[in-house]
Amino acid sequence: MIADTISKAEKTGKLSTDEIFELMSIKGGQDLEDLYSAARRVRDREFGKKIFTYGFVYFSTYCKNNCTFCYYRTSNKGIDRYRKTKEEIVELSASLQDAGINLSDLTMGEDPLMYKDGYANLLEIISAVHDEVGINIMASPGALPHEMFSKVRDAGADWYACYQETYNRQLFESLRVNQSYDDRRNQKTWAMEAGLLAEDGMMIGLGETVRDRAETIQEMSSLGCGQVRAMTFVPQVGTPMQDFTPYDSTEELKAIAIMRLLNQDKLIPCSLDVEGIAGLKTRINAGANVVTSIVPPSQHLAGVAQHELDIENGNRSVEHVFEMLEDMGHHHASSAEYRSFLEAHRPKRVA
Ligand code: SAM
Ligand code: MD0
Ligand code: SF4
Repeated sequence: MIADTISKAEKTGKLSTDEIFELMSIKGGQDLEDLYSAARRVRDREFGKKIFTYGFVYFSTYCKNNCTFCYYRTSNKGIDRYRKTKEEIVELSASLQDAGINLSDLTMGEDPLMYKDGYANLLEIISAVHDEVGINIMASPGALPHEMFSKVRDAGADWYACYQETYNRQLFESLRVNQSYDDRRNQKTWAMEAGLLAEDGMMIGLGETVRDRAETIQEMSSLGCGQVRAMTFVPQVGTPMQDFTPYDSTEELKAIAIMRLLNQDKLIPCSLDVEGIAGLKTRINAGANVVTSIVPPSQHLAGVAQHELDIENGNRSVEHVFEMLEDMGHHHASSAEYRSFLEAHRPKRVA
């Protein structure tokens, strides 16, 4: 019975892959409502009504890779790309901090200019934001060599984000062309050994089966990451997957709720990068507890999956998001509240 599986997950925080599959196969109706309400109960028990908030600073959209799903893949010629200076990145992070945002997510494509000379530019940017601003930092720079993780931690990053997208090896290899599945999986472990919190993530609607989704949720939930996410794939013009039929958000919402039941005291994003601000409420109601991809307008900044949606009209701005959270009976967490989460969950450094 589905109700028994939900109740087992709520009580124990554990499910077999078959049971995850059972929940990912829910079609709708009361079962789905029960799944979401169990996820909300677990979240509220662990975190109360506070929701964490992350600003998104996509500081270089140049990339040497050719992921088939991504707008910024190297073969997508003639698109508008940009690279922010260190000063601009510091400035943007400072304005996020002043506005009450908990973290600056410093994200880039695998930009050779950032990687040259032992990743000097990347490390300098992280240090500058850490030393001059003091906001918490997530680094999302793509796959790194093993020895880089302690340097990223020393530069001042709290988090390292790197999404496997799927734990189906074959599918991974067809999406992340010429990238190593094992190397990308190891990134998360190496980061945690260096004392960084790690984030893993899955995408939905890439051609995976329901079984693949269940296995991916199981793998992500057993790796020990402090944050796990699911995002629906948004087809991108100029890419090999441009004609894929987009999914609605149902599968993502189910994944968020199941991840919540299996990762009770962890962070699970509601990304504004899939449906814009229209997607906030449903994701929070499925058990998410951090709003990501808040992007200030008028700064010539892009999202990843939705590079324009709701940015210039201010709907992904801090004020708008805070207001929506209040309307839903939640409130954005203070930086002290966020830091106490980090201190409780930061992995012990062994490397
Ligand atoms: N370049 C780094 C990397 O690949 O790890 C960091 C940035 S990358 C653009 C961040 C994530 O965005 C990807 O891992 C993927 O999960 C997500 N993403 C990229 N394109 C997307 C799309 N079209 N729809 C939904 N999510 C997407
Ligand atoms: C987001 N667009 O938060 C961002 C991105 C990278 N660490 C995160 C996928 O949804
Ligand atoms: Fe580059 Fe990341 Fe896009 Fe892949 S997902 S093409 S690594 S920016």
